[in-house]
Amino acid sequence: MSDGREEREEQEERRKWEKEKKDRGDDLDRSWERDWERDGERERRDSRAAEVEALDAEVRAQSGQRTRRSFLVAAATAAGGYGFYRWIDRSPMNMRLQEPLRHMLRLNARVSRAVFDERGMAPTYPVARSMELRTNGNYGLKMDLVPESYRLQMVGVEGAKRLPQYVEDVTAWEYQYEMKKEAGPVEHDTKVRPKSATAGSVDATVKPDPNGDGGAGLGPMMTGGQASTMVGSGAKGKPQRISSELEAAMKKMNRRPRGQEEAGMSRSTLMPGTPGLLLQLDNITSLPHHELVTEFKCIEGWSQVVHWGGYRLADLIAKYPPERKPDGSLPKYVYMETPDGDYYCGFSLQVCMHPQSLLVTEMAGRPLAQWHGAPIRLHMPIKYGYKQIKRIGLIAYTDRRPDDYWTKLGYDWYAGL
Ligand SMILES: Nc1nc2c(c(=O)[nH]1)N[C@H]1C(S)=C(S)[C@@H](COP(=O)(O)O)O[C@H]1N2
Ligand SMILES: [Mo]
Repeated sequence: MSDGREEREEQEERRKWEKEKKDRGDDLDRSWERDWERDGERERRDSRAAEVEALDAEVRAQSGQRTRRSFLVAAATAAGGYGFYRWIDRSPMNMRLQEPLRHMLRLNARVSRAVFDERGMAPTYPVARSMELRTNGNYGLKMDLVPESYRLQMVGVEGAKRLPQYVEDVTAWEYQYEMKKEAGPVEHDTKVRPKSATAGSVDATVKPDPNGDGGAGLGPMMTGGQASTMVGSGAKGKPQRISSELEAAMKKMNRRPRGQEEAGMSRSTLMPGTPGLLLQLDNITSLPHHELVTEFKCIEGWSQVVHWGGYRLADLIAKYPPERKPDGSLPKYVYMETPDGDYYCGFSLQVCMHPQSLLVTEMAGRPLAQWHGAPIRLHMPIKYGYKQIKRIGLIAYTDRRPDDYWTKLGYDWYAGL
């Protein structure tokens, strides 16, 4: 029953969005579509390859467990199977047998695109169902940011030079920090080592707090889960490729090096001397205000319905659009990082144009707290929480797939829900 209403609201929202787009006369979400689809397909192919690899490993592990006897039975069966395979292999039909296979693959890609299409809308909920979001992850937020010192760096904007916010070097802007005024909720990050720290010490009667505890966060996966295993095991721990040129430059200028957390320095961070815009908060808050009640999902296995307030990233992009390449096409990606460069995320331009991709300034009807990413954080209901970067210091258009904090530590770049 309420389903029908939600659907109507969704349609209404979509219609409004389409109309706004027409009014603006922008073609932003069409011109890169083909490129992007090809890219997305490649990403999905990569992740399918990973699945196959995992399956292979499982098969190998299981076959290792076989007894000698069952192995002999299996070998006899396989011999028959092998003969059959040879017969197919040698038959002239061989090439044509592959065609239906290829067709299936194409069909799969179409299906997954239909299901995971980034133009689909995430469900929305009545405000009454929303709750206080817990806190998770404090990379790039360890000190309070002095609000007056906030600027949003924007790089790759069309005609930037003509705008009053233009500067020759956005990286020269100095953010100011102060010690935390409020302790805030317990600070977690996704790689907190779990049971070792809590198993013996946590009272068994402590339950995950359904109403949110402002982040005291004793929820089931808060202190463990995949993340810790992945990061802790170091299985994917490739050596970091750090730009030594950039490090040297930062040192010479006596600046704090970026990328001080485990994933290290971002490969997409800016070189000193990068021109762009330094936007003030009111360049953003003068955009149309929107509210959204959606489900926030962390990959650790918890989710909460949250009431967000802020501004559409799409509107900011329309106001400060990306510079086109010489061939007239648009850059395919958007890169964001915290003012200190310790946390960073990459997105397709398309997902940034999604009407539910929000630059958040309020949560639960109140101004955003520092630990939730004030003055501006991202909400993207069609992506996992780790893409929803808090305290955005930089938005850069780019044609190279940007680096991403958690992708470096083994998570999926795409992170779609
Ligand atoms: N700057 C910054 N943004 C971040 C993180 C972080 O550590 N630093 N963690 C991410 C992860 S893993 C999650 S689940 C959400 C948590 O947002 P919240 O603390 O507002 O609940 O922020 C995301 N954005
Ligand atoms: Mo997360």
